[in-house]
Amino acid sequence: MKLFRTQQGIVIEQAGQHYSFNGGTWDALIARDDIQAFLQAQIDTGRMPKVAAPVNPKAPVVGQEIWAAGVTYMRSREARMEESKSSGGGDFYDKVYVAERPEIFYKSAGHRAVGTGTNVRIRKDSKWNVPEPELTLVMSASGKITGYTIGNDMSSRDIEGENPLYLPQAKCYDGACAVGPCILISKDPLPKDTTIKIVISRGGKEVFSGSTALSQMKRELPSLAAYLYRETTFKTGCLLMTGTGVVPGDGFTLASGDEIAITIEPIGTLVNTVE
Ligand code: DO4
Ligand code: MG
Repeated sequence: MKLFRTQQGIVIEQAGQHYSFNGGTWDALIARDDIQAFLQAQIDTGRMPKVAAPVNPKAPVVGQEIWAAGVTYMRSREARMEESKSSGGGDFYDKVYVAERPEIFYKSAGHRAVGTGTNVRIRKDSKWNVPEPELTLVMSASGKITGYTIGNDMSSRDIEGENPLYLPQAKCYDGACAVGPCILISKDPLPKDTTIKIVISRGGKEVFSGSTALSQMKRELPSLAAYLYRETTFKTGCLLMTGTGVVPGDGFTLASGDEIAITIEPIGTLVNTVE
């Protein structure tokens, strides 16, 4: 089952059909532990009219905060140790990769996140920027993982590399967070062989592509979710990006006009253009 936010309202995709949901707000729906059963009951009892497939869905987030886990894949550890070598920050990434407590940071308010088919941005005071393709958890108010979406954790590598304390500036600014195109609602965990693919195109030509699989992640998803909810409440649920396993080589930086397409097969493709 997939959940879309559209201009016309909330649309549910189930077994090849699309239905319009008018039984409450987005935030009330995301807060629920039983989204799938609740929506299925609405379909089964004919309470949702059939509609056309959504076009140009909006970011699947309203009142939810978006948080992010970091250094959950070996590739992220390596790239960050390299970029922060001269600042002496490399050790921090090495240590957090193996530490019991994961790195978790605030990424974006829901209203600041952009959806598929829109623009992401690079900071004007940065010269080295990359997208980070990340499986993104959707969690209920109680902290239950109820669904999955795709996230792009845009990052300014030169700012983060200069000093790890600059992380919030490297990660949180207008156009730094893209999520979408929908939420895959599933009570079952995604298979470990689920792949996360990214293609970056410039002037219609591919300039970078890469992929990873969930099996490459050092941490377990329920453990990341539990850490986030340990001492923090999220009344309307929350989204959690789970870290990148793909980082382009050091010679690569994004440029204005680049198209970034991130695909996680059971969810779809999140496409954004760099402003
Ligand atoms: O430690 C800095 C950020 C890490 C991150 O965003 C990632 O690994 O995806
Ligand atoms: Mg990241």
